Amino acid sequence: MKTKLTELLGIEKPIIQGGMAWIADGALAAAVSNAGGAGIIAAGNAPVEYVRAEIHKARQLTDKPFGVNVMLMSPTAEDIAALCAEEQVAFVTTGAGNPGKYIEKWKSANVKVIPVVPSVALAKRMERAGADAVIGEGTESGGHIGEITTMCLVPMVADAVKIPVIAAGGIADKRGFNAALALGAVGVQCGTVFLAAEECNVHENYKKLVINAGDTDIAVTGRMTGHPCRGVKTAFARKLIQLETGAKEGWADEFEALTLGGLRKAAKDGDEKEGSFLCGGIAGLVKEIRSAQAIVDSIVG
Ligand code: TUI
Repeated sequence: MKTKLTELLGIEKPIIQGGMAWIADGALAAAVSNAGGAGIIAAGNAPVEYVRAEIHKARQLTDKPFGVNVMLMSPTAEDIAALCAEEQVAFVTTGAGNPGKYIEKWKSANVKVIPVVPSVALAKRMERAGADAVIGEGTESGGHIGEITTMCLVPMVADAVKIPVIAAGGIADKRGFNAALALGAVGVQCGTVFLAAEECNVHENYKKLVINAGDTDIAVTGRMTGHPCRGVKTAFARKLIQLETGAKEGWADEFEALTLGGLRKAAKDGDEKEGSFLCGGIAGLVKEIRSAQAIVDSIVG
């Protein structure tokens, strides 16, 4: 299938894997790219040398293009940005901020730039700054989220910019893919569904929680902190929501202390007591472990 996304990245199927910190490594990225989509290594808060090693690992596993997701709130973001240029990865996606100051460096290294945007305003700014495409990510997504839904955001962004728009948030099968195209997108970015990929190295407990989650088992924590995050509504997530809505003196410090390292605890240790099992609202559609190839084929026919 050909769209502006397959042309831009030189891939067969217009699907990008989401950047999932502590989870999306070189093995998952290569598996998605080998399946005809565009795999991604998530840098998250990781040190530069970890990300460099994962890039090299992915290059051993695939000769297809793959990208790196730069989490802009990370203390290592600047160094990761430089690494992406130095390694000349095929493309970068960015999250949790405005990547404007890095765009020239990436473009001059021939790295395609695809920022994730939660609003029309940021999409326009990114187009002016020279981005090759944008990912309009609705609030259905897992992890750090904006306010507006995919259904509302994607057509508004598609009307506001001339560069290609990729839809993200709440997409895990053909129906979501077709809906995204109908909204004006040229492809999709999916995260949650790849958590259950055979090639995804996340802890077994994480996979089980996502597979067993239904529509009412997903919740947003951190709304009161200004950094809302969607994930599985575990007992720990309920405790966080209680804490932030309880109007108790000192709740914010306690919230921060409790959530520090929560994603690592979930992804690496499967720690259901203190881990943050981030995933999107579409988890209820994810029912089994499948190969990355089977997942890609089930979304883009
Ligand atoms: O970034 C994501 N998802 C993420 S990042 C992450 S790690 C983290 N954990 C806790 C707090 C913050 C980060 C887990 N999941 N998705 C893309 C995304 N980007 N969602 C929202 C945004 C965003 C928000 C504001 C992008 C730009 C932005 O603009 C700020 C500005 O400076 O204009």
